[in-house]
Amino acid sequence: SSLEALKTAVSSTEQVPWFPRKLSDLDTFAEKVLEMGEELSSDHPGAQDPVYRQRRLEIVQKAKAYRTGQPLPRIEYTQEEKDTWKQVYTRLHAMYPKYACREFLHVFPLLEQNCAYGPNEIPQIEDISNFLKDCTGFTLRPVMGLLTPRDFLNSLAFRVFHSTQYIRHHSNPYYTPEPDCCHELLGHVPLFADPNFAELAQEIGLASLGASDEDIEKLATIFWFTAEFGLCREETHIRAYGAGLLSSFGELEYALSESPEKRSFDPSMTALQKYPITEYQPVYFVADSFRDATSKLREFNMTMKRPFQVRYNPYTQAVEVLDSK
Ligand code: HBI
Ligand code: FE
Repeated sequence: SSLEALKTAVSSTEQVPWFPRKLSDLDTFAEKVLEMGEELSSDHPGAQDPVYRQRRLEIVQKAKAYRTGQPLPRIEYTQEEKDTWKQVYTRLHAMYPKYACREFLHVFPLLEQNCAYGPNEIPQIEDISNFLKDCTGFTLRPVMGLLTPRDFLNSLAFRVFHSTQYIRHHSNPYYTPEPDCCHELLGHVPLFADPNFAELAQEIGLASLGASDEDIEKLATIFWFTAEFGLCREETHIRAYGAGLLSSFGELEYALSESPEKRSFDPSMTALQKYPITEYQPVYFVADSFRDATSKLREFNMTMKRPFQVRYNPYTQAVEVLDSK
């Protein structure tokens, strides 16, 4: 009966978690950070340093206040912050030719030319965002710290990446327990300029809109083993494209050594893999290419139960919901 149909419709809409439909809906994430944000956990290397904590506060308050359409906050970095950047940059930059995937190596010089990438200055996310927009339509938004996996993944559907702007504590330049600008700008940014990687990232994002908690966990795991710790095949060798690797000189070398296990990227298997977050990964997944990974992911996404499909409309920068699968 139509009453039954209505009840079914009501109960199934109740089960669908809220998700952003238009770009400015992402503003609702600005004050919803999981941890860190304005407070540092007690084991953070900067937790006992009041000057560092004050500086973090200054930077994250700009992220908290940012709204869609505004220019991205510019940070005037201190000499101490620039010194930390220089150490990280110099050490990683020397490793890229041997370990980074070809897409990363193609983009990096363009970031040097267009966004002032280099050892002496920390690049500004406004400049990077404008550059990425021209390459793939990706843009950056400032963020206070870790978002929920759902919010973080949802933004990728809009080709938006949330980027922190603070830097790790100077006492330990090669270690950070959380994302910082070294991780975002050296690890993530170059790949978002690649059209095929951008498509892969957006595909994860689109699948996450209104997904069940269980499916969000699977998609977060897929994000982990691709965008964070992904490896890819190139002719006779394996290279890294994951940001967690490209921003960590220790794990970058380890991941491409004989030690860890390497399996082919297969979304249905990869989505179920357990992983440690504070140690090197015991297993990595190798993609044949970003396009191949994207097409496998599309197939996998069809198996997820969601009573509607979504499509991103780049003209309106809005998500269209198409009912029934
Ligand atoms: N939030 N700001 C931020 N940056 C991340 O990389 C991030 C996040 N929240 C969740 C998250 N990553 C992981 O759960 C991903 O696997 C989704
Ligand atoms: Fe990351």
